[in-house]
Amino acid sequence: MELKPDDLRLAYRHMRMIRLFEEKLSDLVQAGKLGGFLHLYAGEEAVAVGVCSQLQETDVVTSTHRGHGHCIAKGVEVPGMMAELFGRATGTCKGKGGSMHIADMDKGMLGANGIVGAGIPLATGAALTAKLKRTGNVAVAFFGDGASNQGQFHESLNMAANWQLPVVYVVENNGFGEFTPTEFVVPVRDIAERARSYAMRSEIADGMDFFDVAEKASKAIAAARAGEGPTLLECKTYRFMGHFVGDPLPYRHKEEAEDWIQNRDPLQGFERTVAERGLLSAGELRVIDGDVERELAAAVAAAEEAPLPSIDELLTDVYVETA
Ligand SMILES: Cc1ncc(C[n+]2csc(CCOP(=O)(O)OP(=O)(O)O)c2C)c(N)n1
Repeated sequence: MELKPDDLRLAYRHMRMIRLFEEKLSDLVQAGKLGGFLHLYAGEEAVAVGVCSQLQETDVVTSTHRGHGHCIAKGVEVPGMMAELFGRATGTCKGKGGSMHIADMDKGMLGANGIVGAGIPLATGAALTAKLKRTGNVAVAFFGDGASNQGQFHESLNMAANWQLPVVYVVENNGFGEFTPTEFVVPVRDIAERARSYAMRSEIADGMDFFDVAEKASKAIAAARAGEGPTLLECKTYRFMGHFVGDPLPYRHKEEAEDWIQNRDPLQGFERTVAERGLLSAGELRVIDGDVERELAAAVAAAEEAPLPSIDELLTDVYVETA
């Protein structure tokens, strides 16, 4: 895997944008400026960005209820995302998707999803399309540890292995499904073990380390593109915030959370690695921080000013249209 300085700058930009985007959303909800039910991705940035840094533009991803990070990592424009969250006509889905159903087909982002596990068969279908049409594209399904208990996870893995589809299943194992620790509901120690039932390759990555995720994703994506079938890639990670904005977090140990947040932060880890390897300077990273902050502030201001969708748009772009 080769990562040029520009690739690293883009990766850092995406990770910083995800972190600030999520912190901004949390503030906006708490200030009463933004409504809806939001699940934030802070802490898990290295997973989405590590994987997407290895994809081509025409590759596709499916996402979850915690989908903002996947969108940003796949190149969805932040002003459109912010407007979408504000329900504005200028949003990525013209204000009709919101946080849990945001999608951008032009960027290969096939959708966040309010149904746990539902992105997995969608990515499997996209991989089948790629294989039948010989496009050379790869599909990635992002989903949580909780989703790996869903029937559609098992059905999809079985089908993808049987048909050797070009798909990578990325489990974001953040240790919880809503308010329940993973070990209460998952009998295997590593979710990656589940691949064996389907004679599928698997890998475990440190989901807090961009470089480890990118390396392992790169191999899985290359194998998929070469016609060697699917991989289950488990990324061990942690969500820094609650399950949803407003979650009082009574179910998790403070010391455990503090340890991950203080010692395993993927942005700080990235900064340490690029400094140790002499790849990017701290000064370069601070310039990116400033750019991201300005871009985000502009996106919020534009979203607040943007018009709501007109009533004439009520039945357009929705699943059922009247004649
Ligand atoms: C089919 C279905 N069952 C239950 C829910 C309620 N629910 C929303 S998020 C969630 C937990 C999902 O956990 P996981 O897949 O590990 O993802 P995480 O939230 O940790 O990112 C549940 C049970 C749902 N949205 N859809």
